[in-house]
Amino acid sequence: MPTSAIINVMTQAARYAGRRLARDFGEVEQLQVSVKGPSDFVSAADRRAEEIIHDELAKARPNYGFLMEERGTVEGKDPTHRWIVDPLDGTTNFLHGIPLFCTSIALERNGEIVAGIIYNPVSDELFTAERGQGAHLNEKRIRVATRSSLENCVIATGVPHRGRGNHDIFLSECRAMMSRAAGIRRTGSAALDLAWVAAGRFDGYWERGLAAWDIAAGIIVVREAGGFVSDLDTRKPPLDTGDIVAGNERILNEIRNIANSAAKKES
Ligand code: 2AM
Ligand code: CA
Repeated sequence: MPTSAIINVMTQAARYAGRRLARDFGEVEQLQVSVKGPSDFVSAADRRAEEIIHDELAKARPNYGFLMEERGTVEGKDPTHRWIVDPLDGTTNFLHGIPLFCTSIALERNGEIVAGIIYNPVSDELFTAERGQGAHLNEKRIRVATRSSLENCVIATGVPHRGRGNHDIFLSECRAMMSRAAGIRRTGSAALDLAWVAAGRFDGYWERGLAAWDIAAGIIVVREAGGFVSDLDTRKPPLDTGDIVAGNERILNEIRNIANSAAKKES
């Protein structure tokens, strides 16, 4: 299937930013020993990547608006289209020289996500999805895993950060999941977690307290891979609540039930 114009635009922006991020990532290790540490350098790398993506997307579609991690909301002349961009998801990994990070770009049309891409420049893995067209990894069709029993499943999650989220609820969810799943994984990048669910590497994923740019692209990639995505506790869109669960329909429901009863015990 030929790649559409919009996926090409998004891919080009992510690849340009990725080239820069990969180069900066190579320098992070040199900086680990400097007095100031690499965190200022990483913030600068993040901003540079965002600028590259902003400029590429604005050149291709001058009227579209933006929601970006660093800049926040940028209104466009066209109120029906908005890019949702995380230039560097997995910042802590990047800072520590762990090669698990990515760029995430989604396109929203009239409030609905219609296209998404997630690009890991280190592994050169490009996950793409467009509404109704399926999901692809480096142009090969991907599908969510079909395992139906949690005891055979590898489930990804995100650990709430210091000073954020409810740590007791997370620990309670994790304890319940540990006794049910084959294994639990934590990558540190919500966008990659969703991409890996779409590719069938993870059977499911849950995390609380995320921002729209962490998950916008991942949501359409999972859905186009035949998977399901929802809020953890309500029927509201996960893009609005930031509490997300993904997987095939059966595994999603299992994770949801486990998380709900664990959360109830803690509240
Ligand atoms: P980031 O790398 O762009 O910050 C990891 O569990 C996920 O949480 C990542 O997608 C990470 O995105 C996101 N995240 C949200 N808030 C964060 C914070 N305060 N510190 C670190 N990661 C955060
Ligand atoms: Ca992020």
